[in-house]
Amino acid sequence: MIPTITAFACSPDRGRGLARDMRVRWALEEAGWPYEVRLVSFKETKETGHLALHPFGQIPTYEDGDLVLFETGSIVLHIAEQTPVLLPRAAKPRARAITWMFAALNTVEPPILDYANARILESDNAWGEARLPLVIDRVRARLYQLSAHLAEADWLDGAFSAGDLMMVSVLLRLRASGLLDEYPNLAAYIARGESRPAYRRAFAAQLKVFTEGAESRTSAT
Ligand code: GTB
Repeated sequence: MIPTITAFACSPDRGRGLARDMRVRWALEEAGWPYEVRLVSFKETKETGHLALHPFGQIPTYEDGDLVLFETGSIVLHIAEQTPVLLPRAAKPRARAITWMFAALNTVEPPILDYANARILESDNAWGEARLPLVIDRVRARLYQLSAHLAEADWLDGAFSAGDLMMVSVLLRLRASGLLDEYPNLAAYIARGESRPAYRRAFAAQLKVFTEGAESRTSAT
């Protein structure tokens, strides 16, 4: 069966590849699997049909026959387990690659999300302004550590893996902040990820959703 994922019909990132379906699309492209996308509105994600797939009412979801998954970590791992492009076959390198997936999601992404929330949701408050430097320091601490680990290597642990796919996806959210420019090896690492043909195909596909949606929104007015 061809798997189906969900994505926003009108993504708040305006096709910049920052919504969570992008990392799943990228994994599917690396695996070379065809896939279908069901576009949903924000409202639909809170309705019964979608909640049956995703208890927290978010995108993306993943359906393949009677298998339904949510959470990008789980979805990408499921895909990666079936292709050596994303997970080495040997047990120890495979465990290390999975470790990096968890590190991306559990150690690096939380301060980045906290930063995004602080800038977008909390900046109108005096306490939000006061808190921002602390939040940025926490992001910088993780970037410093990650940069030290990566050093001159191309990828985090040997060959490119799902760990890199997840880490690059997480770091991209910081692009507009300028913080990545302080760590040239991380900026180059992200550029390596983005230059992968699978990344480019995934990016083009999600951008097309936004541009075609924008065209039809314009022609409807
Ligand atoms: N932990 C979940 C996962 O990894 O799958 C998180 C999924 C998630 O947050 N999905 C978002 C969602 O459905 C879509 S990507 N939110 C609705 C809700 O929680 O009610 C969100 C997104 C939008 C815009 C940017 N951006 O512009 O940078 C980044 C991410």
